[in-house]
Amino acid sequence: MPWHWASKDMWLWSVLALVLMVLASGVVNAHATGEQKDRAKKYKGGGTTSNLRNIIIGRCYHYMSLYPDIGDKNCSGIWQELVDAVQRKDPCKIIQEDYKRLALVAAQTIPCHKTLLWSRTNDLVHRYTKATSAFITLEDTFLGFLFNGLTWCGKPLRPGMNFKFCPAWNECDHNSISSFWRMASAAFARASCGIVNVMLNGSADGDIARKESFFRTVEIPNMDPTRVSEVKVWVIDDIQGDDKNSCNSKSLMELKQFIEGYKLKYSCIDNYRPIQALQCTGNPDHAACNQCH
Ligand code: ZNA
Repeated sequence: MPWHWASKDMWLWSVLALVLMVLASGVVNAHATGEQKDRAKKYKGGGTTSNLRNIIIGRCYHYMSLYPDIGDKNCSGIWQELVDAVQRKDPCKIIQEDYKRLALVAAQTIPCHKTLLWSRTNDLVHRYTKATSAFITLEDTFLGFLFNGLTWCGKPLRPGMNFKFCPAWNECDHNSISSFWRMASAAFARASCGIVNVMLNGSADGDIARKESFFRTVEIPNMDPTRVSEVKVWVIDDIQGDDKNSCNSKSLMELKQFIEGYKLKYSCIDNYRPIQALQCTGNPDHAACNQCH
């Protein structure tokens, strides 16, 4: 074989090897950047709640045993809908639409006059609904009961949940948690009929209902004025706290205008007695708790 042929062959082989090496390193690199992207995103919030699947499926069976009227729900199917809503997606780009199927499988009818919404009264409102079955908050509905207090988010390029980091509530507008609650609150408001009650905090600073609250931005706009006969606001002061707002405050007048703007009837009550009675169980010596007062 003439020497220049052999060297031509060798030259071809080296070029081929080089091309292959470049291609292979490209593939490895692309993969690494994918992994790094997933690993690099360190959101400010805690990761997905440990044992999330077992907690949700357990709560699902628990709810069916407490409220058999809900019918037979497919608990592992509900878990799968949650996974499908968030996995392989950027946890800051989750919208209400992503939870559409979850909302469908967890749908429930709410009896008229039973809805109790709340803003800045999380603890008190749930102590109340635990003590009486007169009202239902979102957290007493199937969807709210399943997911209350839990955290979850997926990873952009991989299946499953991110157990290390999830976006904090305010870290991005369309995060997996706030979009879920936006969807659930909207569905609850849409399903409500008759008198809808709202427990607000008369001792909290600022507006009686914050401009960016879910109550204003999601719940009021999603009520159907042909089915909701009245929105009844309960202004509750901390029994030991200040009376910063009452039904006749400027902030309540503004809220009245806001609610009426959605063609909904408004009414207001200060320190609704059954709630005050509940507050009195922890403060029996307070003046407001004295029957002869
Ligand atoms: N169960 C929930 O975690 C939850 C329920 C979350 C968001 C909304 N909801 C509905 S909407 C609830 O059933 C009430 O009817 C409505 C209350 O929402 P709101 O009017 O925005 O009132 P709020 O007291 O300011 O917020 C309600 C809840 O939202 C809080 O208890 C938190 O769980 C969460 N939240 C709101 N803002 C933040 C936040 N969590 C962390 N950081 C925040 N800045």
